[in-house]
Amino acid sequence: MTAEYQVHGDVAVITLANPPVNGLGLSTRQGIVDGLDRAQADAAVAAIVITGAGKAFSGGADIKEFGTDKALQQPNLHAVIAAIENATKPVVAAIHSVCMGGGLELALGCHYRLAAPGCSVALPEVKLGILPGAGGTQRLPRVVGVEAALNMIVSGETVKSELIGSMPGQKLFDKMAASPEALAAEALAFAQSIAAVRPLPLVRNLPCKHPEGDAYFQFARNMVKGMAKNYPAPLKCVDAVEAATKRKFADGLAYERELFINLMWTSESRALRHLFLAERAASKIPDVPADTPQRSIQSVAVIGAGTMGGGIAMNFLNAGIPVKMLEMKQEALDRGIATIRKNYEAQVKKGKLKQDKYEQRMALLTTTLDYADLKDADLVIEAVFEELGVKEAVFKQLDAVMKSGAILASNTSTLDVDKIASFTQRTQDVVGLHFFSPANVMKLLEVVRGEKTAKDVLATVMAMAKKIKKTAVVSGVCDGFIGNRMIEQYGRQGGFLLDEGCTPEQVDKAMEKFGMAMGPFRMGDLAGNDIGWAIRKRRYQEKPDMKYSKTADLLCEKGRFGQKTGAGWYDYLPGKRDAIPNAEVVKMIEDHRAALGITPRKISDEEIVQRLVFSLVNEAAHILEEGIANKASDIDVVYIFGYGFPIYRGGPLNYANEVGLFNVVQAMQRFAQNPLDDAKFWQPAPLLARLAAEGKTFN
Ligand code: T1G
Repeated sequence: MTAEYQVHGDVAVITLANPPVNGLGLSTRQGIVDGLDRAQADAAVAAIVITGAGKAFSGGADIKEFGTDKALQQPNLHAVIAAIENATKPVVAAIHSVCMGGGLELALGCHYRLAAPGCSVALPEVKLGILPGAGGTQRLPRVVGVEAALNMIVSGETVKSELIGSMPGQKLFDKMAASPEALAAEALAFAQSIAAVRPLPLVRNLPCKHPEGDAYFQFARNMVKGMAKNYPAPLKCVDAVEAATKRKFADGLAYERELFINLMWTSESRALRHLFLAERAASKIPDVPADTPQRSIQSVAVIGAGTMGGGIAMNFLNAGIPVKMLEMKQEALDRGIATIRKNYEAQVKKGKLKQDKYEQRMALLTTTLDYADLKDADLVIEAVFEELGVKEAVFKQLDAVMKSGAILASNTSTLDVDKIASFTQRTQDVVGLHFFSPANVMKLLEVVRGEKTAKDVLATVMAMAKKIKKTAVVSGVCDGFIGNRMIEQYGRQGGFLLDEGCTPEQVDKAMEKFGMAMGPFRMGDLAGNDIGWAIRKRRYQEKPDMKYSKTADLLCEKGRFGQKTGAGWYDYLPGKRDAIPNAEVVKMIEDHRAALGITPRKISDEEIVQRLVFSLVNEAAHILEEGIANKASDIDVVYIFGYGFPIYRGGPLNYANEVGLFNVVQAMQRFAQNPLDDAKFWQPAPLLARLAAEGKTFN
């Protein structure tokens, strides 16, 4: 059982013990009910305390059980809470650290609640695309008031226990413990003090009203509608809380249950639950045990004070880790420092960063022109010009000066990390850390594992990624790793669509309607069309039979690199990011079509979306087959956190699962018939073909 039972004097204590966060899985739920039965059958027991072992009271329902029959097996959470409410002896919740979701609902079913300060309290279900499904929407308003409850439920945000405990009139906590350490003893004493009190208080019997009633909920709906656009759950949260003020408790509970079950089956909730687990699973590397010893990272060196180097440095300064930046010339260093200052000052101006914090961070930053000054750094990250010769010179220098055991990382976005490692005598200490621009903002970090990269280096950089608040995904060595390798096929399809009859604006609008943060052409203008141009020039040498549309080259030959040149696929007013369609570019595409003898055709948004997204899916299947990515969910994480794929679609592979792999392969076979497309590319990757034929998904 993952719930322990002990008796202290005349108080029975049931301790949830289902690490890591006492998720209310079936065995835990059964353990609570068994404990209640034992306590009620024992005449020597006068009161009952429920608490959690380890780092949580309870993190809620066991998300890993969702979608399995365990989640539905009795006793379900409703039954457990009913057993508590109907107990013949008082049940006291002793809450600490984390009390979330079903964990808070469990506590709300208890007759009394004690909380230690510093406990994170939340009903975060809305972040999983659902809503509290075990009475939270009906009980929380009864103890903290309708408005505070609705705010917590619609936002899913965490509130500290001491803040709630200090709210006038709150009835969530009967008593605040002096400290987390004092909670257990205080809970026992409290339980003894109320052991004989009858009737046993029930939250469900408390009144629940809002003075303005309809007007308030109409206002709440208008507010929520704006921020919830692609997600159905927030508005249902309003419905559920409104029901608490209008219906008898039992009816409100039944209504909440109905809303909960309906939301559980939405694709948005499946996507959010998939990503919750995917993001956490990404930090696990199959052949690197979780207890692999890590190297200590107390100081970092960054080579290159350009846009990437500066952004990378900021991540470590933000985490309180000293950084020493090296450049070849003083003016480059001065420029780099000035950019970092400008970024921080902008945050201070917006009130997002306190002045003293800004100064603390800048105090951690030092600079040098001399490699010898870097020798004591535990980790060095090079962010120099993306050319192998330049990387070779840098890594030869680093190999000569860095202390033994230092980790040597390259921020390369496409070059071969094994080749880079070969420039040193310590290939086991070399790893790729591919930050995404802007490096101090984008959450994604591709950790590129070289052939020889040591396991403790991987364990160290994955833990370091968490420390600097990055979502790290391990990639093997190939051209473009995971993200850029897939985006190359996506970009190729975008070019073919232009040749066949689309305008850049039509393609972008279709993809943005699908949910992408930015369509491929606006994204090219942001990143710089010259980057893709350089890669294609390499491709034309390496893979002469790989088909490309020439339109992007024609654009670059006009110097239209995008926002940085004020013009790309679109025009941009100085200092503005709004993409303004340009008639000349459209004409250039039309003339190019005519020169190829192509008669333009009308292409539907659906075809645009399928060709672009399925090109990602097919390339991803190859990446999985080659072992470049460890698991499908890692690839979804890359696309959500690095390429603006819509969260409510869960990533390209989750989306393919939702469409059905059989349908994806069918569509690809149609695309292969198009003489202007690349039939060879649309041959389904063997893994995709097999999964589709077997009616399986990528999971
Ligand atoms: N179920 C199962 N596993 C969970 C879990 C949960 N609820 N919460 C966390 N974990 C795992 C997580 O996968 C990871 O596992 C480990 O714990 C550490 O998580 C009826 C239906 C609790 C604040 O949404 O917000 O109740 O990777 O890295 O930063 O109304 O986890 O180690 O194998 O995030 O210290 C509602 C979600 C569920 C809370 C801890 N509850 N969790 O943060 O650690 S739905 C939630 C969190 C529900 C009822 C409904 C955070 C945390 P692994 P971590 P952390």
